[in-house]
Amino acid sequence: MLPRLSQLLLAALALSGVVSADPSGDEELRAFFAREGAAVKPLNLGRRSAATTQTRHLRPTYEREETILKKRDITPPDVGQVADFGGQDPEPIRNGAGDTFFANSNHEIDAQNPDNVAAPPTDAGTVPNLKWSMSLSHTRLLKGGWVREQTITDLPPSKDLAGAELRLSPFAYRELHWHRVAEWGYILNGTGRISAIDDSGRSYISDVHGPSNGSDPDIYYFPPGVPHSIQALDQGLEILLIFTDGNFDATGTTFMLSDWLAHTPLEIVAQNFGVNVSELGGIPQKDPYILKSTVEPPPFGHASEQAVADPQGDVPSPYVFHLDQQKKTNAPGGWVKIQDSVTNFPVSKQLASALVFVEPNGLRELHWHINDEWLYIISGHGRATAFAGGSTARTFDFQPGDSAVFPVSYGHYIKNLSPTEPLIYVELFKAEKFVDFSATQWLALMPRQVVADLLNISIATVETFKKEKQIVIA
Ligand SMILES: *[C@@H]1O[C@H](CO)[C@@H](O)[C@H](O)[C@H]1NC(C)=O
Ligand SMILES: *[C@@H]1O[C@H](CO)[C@@H](O)[C@H](O)[C@H]1NC(C)=O
Ligand SMILES: *[C@@H]1O[C@H](CO)[C@@H](O)[C@H](O)[C@H]1NC(C)=O
Ligand SMILES: CC(=O)N[C@H]1CO[C@H](CO)[C@@H](O)[C@@H]1O
Repeated sequence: MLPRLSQLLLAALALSGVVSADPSGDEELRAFFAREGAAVKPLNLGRRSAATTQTRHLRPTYEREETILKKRDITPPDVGQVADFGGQDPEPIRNGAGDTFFANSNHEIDAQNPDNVAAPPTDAGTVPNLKWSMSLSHTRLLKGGWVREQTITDLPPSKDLAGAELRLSPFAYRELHWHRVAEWGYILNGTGRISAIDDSGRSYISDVHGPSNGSDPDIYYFPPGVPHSIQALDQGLEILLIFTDGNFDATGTTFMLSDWLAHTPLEIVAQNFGVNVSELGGIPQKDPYILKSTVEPPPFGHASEQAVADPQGDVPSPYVFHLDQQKKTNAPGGWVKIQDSVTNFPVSKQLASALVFVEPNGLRELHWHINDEWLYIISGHGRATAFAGGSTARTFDFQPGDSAVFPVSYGHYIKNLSPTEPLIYVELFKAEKFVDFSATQWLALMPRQVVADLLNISIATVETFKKEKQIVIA
């Protein structure tokens, strides 16, 4: 029995790549598995051979023992801070490596991204670009506003989510439409009115506001297919929009009512709505996307005056969530407000979110998630390092209007670099529940010796680690 088991184990290890399999031995292994029948399944060879990257977890590159045991210098000349160029343009020089720009560079972009130019020594390997400034997006100008977006063609690692900024002039509409995917909105400024119906014909109308009068703004969520429109009120409106598919621009994702009717025989349209064709001479031939209103709507707070009596009643669960009515979860270095369908925003089944406030010098702690995180900087400046596994990491610098993605499981932190100004941003996930894992909490709750031995730190130090998630550290 024992020899058979160990042979089996060796064979499985060989196929999984933990020990290297001699190619000429493969036949023997296959024969072995054939003999063992269905009880033994070789590991997923097809998938592994199709993989383009080496599975480093199974086939680590062997470092010399001295390298692994070499301790980290606790007084290094470079502790990984943002490179200081004394107010001059950043130059690609750090730790005695690199040299000046000898020809041209875009110094404004360099100055916003010093960690691209002269990364901390902890950065390593090839991590793709994970951020996109909305300022790099094409802006579509329309009568009554504008829109610009970030989709998978701008930021390929963001597969779950795409984002957009939408501006509406006072009283302008984002026309009646629906999407294949869910839509989540965060009111960046101004006031507006949203209206929609659900699949049972129950209606919804609500006013929404930006972060005025020192209060947090409203957010909203429309499930896939739910048709809706948005009108700006007297101040005008700007919204951050998130959609639950990185490939948001694909045909078949957004459906405008006027576009549909412009591409339907007029006699069908007339019969469908039960009206005379002569009534329809003015309907648009092309969808306006954004359009101006002809009549000023009732002011902010008077949405009900525009509500149509609905024999089906109202939607059972509101599409709007008032962040100013949610209690902050206080943290040592700031606060957070989390919204998801399991906890407090039932309708938002495909989108979980968090509004994060990081005090000056504060740190959103080292953590990771079980979904891609898409984030957007509302105000302030931050710095984050994405750890992609396999000894690779890359540091990014964030400005207002930047979106970014931390692909599923990537370890990361976000540091507010400013000694005076808060950093405010939103984290978004295509998920019904907000989930994160805290590195500190993990280590605080493991057997002390396990942590002490791995990190070569004292038990006394491990005992100081916080057992509760800190979220944002002062
Ligand atoms: C909203 O717009 C007004 C007018 O431009 C501006 O004064 C205010 O700072 C903006 N608020 C935010 C939160 O950006
Ligand atoms: C903010 O305060 C002003 C003045 O009190 C008020 O007119 C306005 O409606 C308030 N805005 C919101 C969104 O509550
Ligand atoms: C449709 O309207 C036209 C013009 O007003 C009228 O001549 C025609 O009789 C109407 N047709 C129907 C079926 O009501
Ligand atoms: C704090 C601690 O446990 N330090 C240990 C780190 O490892 C060296 C040997 O490699 C020990 O001598 C230290 O005591």
